[in-house]
Amino acid sequence: MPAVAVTRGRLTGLHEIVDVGRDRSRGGYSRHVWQPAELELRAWFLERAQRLGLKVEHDRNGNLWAWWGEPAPHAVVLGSHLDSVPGGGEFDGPLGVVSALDAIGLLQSTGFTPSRPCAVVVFAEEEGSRFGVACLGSRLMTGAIDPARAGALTDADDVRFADAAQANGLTARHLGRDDVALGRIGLFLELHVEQGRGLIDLDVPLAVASSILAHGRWRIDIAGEGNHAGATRMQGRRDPMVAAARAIVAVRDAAAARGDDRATVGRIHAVPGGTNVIPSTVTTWLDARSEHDDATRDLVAEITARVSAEAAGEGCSVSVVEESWSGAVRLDPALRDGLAARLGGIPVLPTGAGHDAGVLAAHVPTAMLFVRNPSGVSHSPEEHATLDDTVAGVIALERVLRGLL
Ligand code: HGY
Ligand code: MN
Ligand code: MN
Ligand code: MN
Repeated sequence: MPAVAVTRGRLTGLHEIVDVGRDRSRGGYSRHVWQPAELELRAWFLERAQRLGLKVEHDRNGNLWAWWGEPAPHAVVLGSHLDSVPGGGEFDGPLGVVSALDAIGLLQSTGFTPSRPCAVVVFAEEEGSRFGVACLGSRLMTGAIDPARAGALTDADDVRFADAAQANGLTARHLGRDDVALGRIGLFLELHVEQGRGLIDLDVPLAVASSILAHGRWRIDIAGEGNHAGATRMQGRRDPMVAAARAIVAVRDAAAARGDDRATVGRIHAVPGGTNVIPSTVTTWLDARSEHDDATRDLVAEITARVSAEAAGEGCSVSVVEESWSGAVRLDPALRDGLAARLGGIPVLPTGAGHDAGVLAAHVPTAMLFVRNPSGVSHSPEEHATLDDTVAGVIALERVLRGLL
């Protein structure tokens, strides 16, 4: 078996991008769609794919495709994403892309020729860090989001997704379901660093995914009465920051009281945001997840009721708007079990993190392979994967591809 390419303790592909998008203020990486770091990663991907003799294409929704052989239906498609959360880890996304390219490189180096088309895809805006909706590129391709709504999404600088797409070579009116791209996928397999402790606790390097939690994002706007911090007595204030503080605790309490449900407020924005100013409005964003769709809906209903009561208690008004929703996903059982068996009976684990695989699963046979993360932490600079385990992931992908192509 030829050796997997390693440079200074990393898969060579990871080494090549290790300094791209480092976030000096937060730590970790900030790589957001069509912004300099992610554009650099796109260029790296295209160059690396061409080094493998793969035929690269951009689809109408900003996703990148590298084809081994002519693009055609019934293809085995690997891939993941290159964008990150703000201050994210090194492996979330890129590990899947690098491992897919490396697995093809290994096969090529043994003179293997595929009997069916094979591609590596990089989905755009998987984290939703710039435009607010996760898996935007795969949702657009599968028709899971209205292209007009997607095109109107704005970033922190009020740039619309459609305009950013246009500025990066796409035609805004072409955004949307892509039956050609989707029709070519025979099956989709995403390798991903594990985001959790399943593999640590089992003390094994790899697992196959069984399911993905239902999850969504809601925007919570709390409106009060902006005023001068010094000229306004405490009595009678209608301070949306206080309401938001109580609401955030209520979010935690509601989820913590419901089995293994999860609800998070990771982002808050006060207007106008002056130190000496009582805000007029405070916006927070809710991320809520549960094992089943209706349980997640129930959780969000309870959170909405609690947040509304806290806001009313502070003389404030509140609005809760759903920004994105992904139902719970059970990944293809036959593909899942076939993968696990082909890889020597590796374990099958659920994941609390969302993935493009979760979007594709509604359309094509889809599977995920997880690589151990010794920290168990993700969406953080603490995210980690050892060289041995990442090499094991590449070798596992090569073995699976050898059996599928
Ligand atoms: O939010 C998620 O679960 C994924 O990392 N986008
Ligand atoms: Mn992520
Ligand atoms: Mn990811
Ligand atoms: Mn003043």
